[in-house]
Amino acid sequence: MPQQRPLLRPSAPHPRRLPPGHYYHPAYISADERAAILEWLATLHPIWEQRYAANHPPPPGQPSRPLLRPVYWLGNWQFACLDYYRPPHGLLDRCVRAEPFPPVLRRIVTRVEALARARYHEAERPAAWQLNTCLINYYGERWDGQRWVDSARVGEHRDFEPGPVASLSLGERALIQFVTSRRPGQQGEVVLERWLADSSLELFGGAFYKERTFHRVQRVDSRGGHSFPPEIENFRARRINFTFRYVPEEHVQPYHRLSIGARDDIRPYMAELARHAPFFAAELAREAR
Ligand SMILES: O=C(O)CCC(=O)C(=O)O
Repeated sequence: MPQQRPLLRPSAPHPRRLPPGHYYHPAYISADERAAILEWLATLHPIWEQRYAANHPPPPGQPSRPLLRPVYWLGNWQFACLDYYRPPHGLLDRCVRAEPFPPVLRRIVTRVEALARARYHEAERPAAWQLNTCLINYYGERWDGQRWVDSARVGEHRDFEPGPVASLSLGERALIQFVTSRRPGQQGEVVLERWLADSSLELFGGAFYKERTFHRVQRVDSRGGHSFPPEIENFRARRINFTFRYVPEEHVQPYHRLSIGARDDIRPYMAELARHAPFFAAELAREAR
C-alpha cells in the first residue's frame, strides 16, 4: 500500500514539508483480524476513571473530574489519578502490571513492531523498545441523565513514553491533528491532520511528532453507523482506538508493590476490574497476603 501524502490544511498559509516520522496505512488489519478483535472486545469491561484521587488531589480550587471516556489498558495500566507515565521524574508508582495482549493483538503488534523498527532510526527508539502497553479508548456519547452528550475527542497532549507510538482504529473515522506548541494567549498551528479510518494503523515517532508538537483527536464522525459492545452503562461507543506505547519494564510494577497511597487510590478500580478479570482478582489477592 503506498504511503498517502499527509493532508495539509488547505488554509495553512505556508504549507511546508514535514519531517518524516508519521506513517498511515488505511487498511492495516484484515477482516478476520477485525472480527477476532471485536469478539474479544465484547468480553472486556472498560471502566470510568477519575482524573484525581485522595492521595493525588487536583490543583487547588479545581474539582476532580471523570475522564471523557471509558478506558481499558493492557500490559500496564496507567491510572489517570496516578498521573500517567511522566519521565524524567514521574517513573515509579504509576504503571501497574495489567493483562497481556490477547493472541490476535499480540500477532498484530509483532508485525507493527517490525514495521516500526524498519521505519525509525535506532536513535529514535530505546534499545529495549517494544510495544508493551496498550490504552483502549472508547469514543462516543454519554447519557447525562437528560440527554446524550458527545464526548468523542481528546485534548492536546504529548505521549511521554519513549520511542514510536502505534495507533489502531476501529469504527467511525476520527480526525487527528498535530499542532505546534502554544505560547500563552496564542493558538497552536495545525501542521498535520488526517482522518483515521476503520482498521487503519497510524505510527508516529521522532522528535517532531513526539516532542515538538502536541496531538489531539478533534472529532469523531458518526456517519458510518458503527457501534460496539459491550454494554456500558450510560455510554454508546462508536469508535475504539488502541494506542500502543513503550514503558521500560523496570517501571512497570505489580499492584502489591505500589506505595500504600497509590494502592489506596486505585483499590476501588482494581476491585471493579476484578469482578470480570481473574488477572486483577489475583493481583488484589497478593496484597492481602
Ligand atoms: O484515538 C486516537 O486516535 C488517539 C488517542 C491518543 O491520542 C491517546 O490515547 O493518547
